[in-house]
Amino acid sequence: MTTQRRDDNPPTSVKDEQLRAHAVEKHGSYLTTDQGIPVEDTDNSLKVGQRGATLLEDFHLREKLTRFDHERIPERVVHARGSGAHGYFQAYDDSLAEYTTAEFLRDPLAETPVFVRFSTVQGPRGSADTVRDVRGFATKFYTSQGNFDLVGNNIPVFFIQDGIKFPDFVHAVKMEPHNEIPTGASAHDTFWDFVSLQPETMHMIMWLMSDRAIPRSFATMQGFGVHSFRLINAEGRSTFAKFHWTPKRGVQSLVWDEAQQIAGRDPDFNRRDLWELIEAGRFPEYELGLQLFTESDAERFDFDVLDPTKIVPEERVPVRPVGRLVLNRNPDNFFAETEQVAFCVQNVVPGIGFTDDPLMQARLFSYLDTQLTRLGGPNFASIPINRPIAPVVNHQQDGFHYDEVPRREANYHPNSISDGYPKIPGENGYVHYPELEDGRKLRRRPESFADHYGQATLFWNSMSAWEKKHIVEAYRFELGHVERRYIRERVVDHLNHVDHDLAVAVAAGVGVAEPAKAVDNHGRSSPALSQTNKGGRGIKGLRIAFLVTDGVDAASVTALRDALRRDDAVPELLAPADGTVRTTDGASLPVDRAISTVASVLYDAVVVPDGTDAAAALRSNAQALHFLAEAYKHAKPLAALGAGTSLFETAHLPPFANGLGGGGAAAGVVAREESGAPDDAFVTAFVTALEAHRFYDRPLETVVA
Ligand code: HDE
Repeated sequence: MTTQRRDDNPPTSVKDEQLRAHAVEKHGSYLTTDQGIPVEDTDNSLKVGQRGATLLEDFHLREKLTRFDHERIPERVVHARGSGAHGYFQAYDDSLAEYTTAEFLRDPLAETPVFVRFSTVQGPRGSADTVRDVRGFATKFYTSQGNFDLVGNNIPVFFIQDGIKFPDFVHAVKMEPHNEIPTGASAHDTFWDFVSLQPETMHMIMWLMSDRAIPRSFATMQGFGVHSFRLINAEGRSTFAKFHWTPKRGVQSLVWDEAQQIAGRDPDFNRRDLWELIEAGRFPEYELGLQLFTESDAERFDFDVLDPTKIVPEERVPVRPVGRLVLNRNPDNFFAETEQVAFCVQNVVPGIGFTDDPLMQARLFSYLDTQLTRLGGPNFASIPINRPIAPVVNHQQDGFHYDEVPRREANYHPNSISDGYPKIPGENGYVHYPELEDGRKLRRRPESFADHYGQATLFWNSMSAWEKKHIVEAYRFELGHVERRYIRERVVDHLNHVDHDLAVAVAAGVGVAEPAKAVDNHGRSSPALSQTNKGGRGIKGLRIAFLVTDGVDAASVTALRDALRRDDAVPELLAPADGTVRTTDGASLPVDRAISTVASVLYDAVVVPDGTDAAAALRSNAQALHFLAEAYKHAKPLAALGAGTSLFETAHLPPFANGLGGGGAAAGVVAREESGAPDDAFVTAFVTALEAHRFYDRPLETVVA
C-alpha cells in the first residue's frame, strides 16, 4: 500500500496559490540554523576534546533540541485523530438566490476552494481509524465573502441538547480518568452510565450502534450540519436549512468483526484509503443537499427544530440537491494543514445565519476558545491553511505569533488620520438575522425538547432486518463491556421505551431480565434513514483480492482484472509468496503482495481464478482458505472460476448456484465451474455484486473463519 505523493500539480485555485506562497522547497539548499547561519556539522555536538564535556556554547545543539522539544501542540480535546484533503465546491445552479446571499451557494461558475477534515471523536491522535464512533466531517469553504466552516458529523443528530452538557458527555465517553482505558471506544462504564442517566442521548445512540459508526471509507459516508441553520436572502427573509453531504459512491460500512481486526492490521485504514483515492485520481465526491423549510413549516412539526437530537424526516422535507464537493488534492504537510486547520462554527458568510439551538449557541463560543490554546494565541487565522482568500483588513493587532507588519497610522475606528480606512463595507456587511427575542432569563429545557424516544423509535422502525441485527449485536457488545450490571439494566429500560423487541433482544444478550412491555411502538418509519436506501454508483476505489499461485489460468485473471481496472477498482494479485506466479500457458504474472502480509479485512471482495494446479495448491493453504472464508463471513462479494470454485467446499462455505450466482444460499457469490476466461455476463454480475457492496443475509452458521 503505497503512500507516495504524485508529482506536484500546478495550483488549481486561489487558495492553492496562497498556500504555495508558503511552500518551502529544501531540495538544492544547504543546512542553516533558524537565524540563517550555515551549519558546519549537525551530527556531533561541540565538546571539550573528543570524549569531554558538551559545551553550553553550542547554539546549534541547543536550538535543534529546543525546536524538537516544542514540536507538539495540544491535540484536539475531541476529534483529535483526523485526515484532511483539499478540494472544491461548486453549486449546480443559481436557484438558491431566492433564499440566500451567500455567493458560493448561488454562483454555478464559482469553484470555491475547500479543505475538509474527517475525524473520529473519542480516540487520541494515534488511535485506530475503524473504531465504533461518530466521524467528524468538517469543511472550510474559502469563499469570496470570507470563510464558511460547516463543522458537521456523519450522523445527523447529537448526543445532547444543550452545550452545557458537552464537557460531561466528553468526560464520560473519553478514556476513564483513573487508567486512560479504553482508547477509541465507547464500550465502557462511564459512557453508558452517562447515556443511561441522560435519555436525550437515545436517538443518537441508535445511530452509533448502527453500521454508520464504522464507515468503510470517508468517501462512502454522509455528512450533516446537524443544527437547523438559517439561509437569509437579499430582502432579509430567513428560511431554515439543514445541510446534508451525500457520497456519490453511496453509504458503505464495515462489519464490526472486520472493523476490530482492521484496527490492528491497519490502524490508518480510512486515512490511507482517502490518501490513496486522491493520489490515484479517484477523487471522493459528495453532493450537498439542503432541507429548506419555513418558520410556519417548523411550527407544524411534532418536534422542535431547535433540538439537535431530532432530524427533519426527508419524507416531510425532501433534500434539495445544491452542488457538489470534490476532494482532489492531498495536503503537502500533515501538521501545517490537517493539524493546524482551525474550524469555528462561528465562521459564517453573509446569507447564512444561526438559530437559537442551544447546542449551536454554545459551539459559537467553544471553537474559537479552543484554538487559542491549541494554536497558541489569537493569530491562528493567519496560519496559511486558515487564512481566508477574501481580504482581511481590520484593527485587530499584536499577540503571540503576529505575522503582519502593518504600515498604517490609525489602528482604531473611527479615524480621520487614515481617511477613515478601513471603512465599513455598508450593505455587504454581515447582518445577524434580527430574530425577535422575548422572555425571562432561566435555566430550563423547553417542553418541546422533552420527547427522547420518538425519533429513536423512528430510526429503529426504518431499519432493514440486517441493520436491526447489527444494532442489537452492537448494544450487546457495548453493554457486555459495562461492568456495573445496574447500568446495563438502566439502558435496557430506556430501550424498552424505544421498542420492546429491541429491549428484549439486547437484554437476552447481556444478562438482564426481560423487561415487561412499557409502551407501544408508534409504528412510523422513514425509509430514507435505512442504509439499504443509500446505495451509490460505481466501484471506484474498491480493493479486490485475486488469490493466485503457480498454475493459475492467466486468461481468467487478466480478463476480470482488466475489466475491474477499467471501472476504477483496485485489483491485486495475492500469492503465498511475493514475486511472480507461473501461469498454465507457461508465462508469468507479477504478484502484488504475499497473502501473509495482508488480510481479507483489507479488501472489499475476493476472486479465485481458474487453474487446476493453482486451485489444488490453494486448497491446502490455510491462509488462502481463511482469507476466502473470512471474506464470505464479512458478507463480501466473491467470484470463482473453473477449478477455483473448488475452494468453497474446502473452506466449508455453503453451496452456491453454479452459474452467475447472486441470489440464494450464497448471495453475492458469482461462480462458474466451467473453465476459461469470464464472459461479459460474468463480469457484469460481479460488478453488480461489488456495487451492492455487502450481502448480509447469507447463512453464516457453518463458517468457521
Ligand atoms: Fe465539536 N468541538 N463541539 N461538535 N466538533 C471540536 O474544536 C464542541 C459538536 C465537531 O476537524 C473542538 O477545534 C462543543 C457537534 C467536529 O478540526 C471543540 C460542542 C458537532 C470537530 C468542540 C460540540 C461537532 C469538532 C475540539 C457542544 C457536529 C472537529 C477541537 C456545544 C455538528 C473539527 C476543535 C476538526 C471539534 C467543541 C458539539 C463536530 C472543543 C462545546 C454537535 C467535526 O471546540
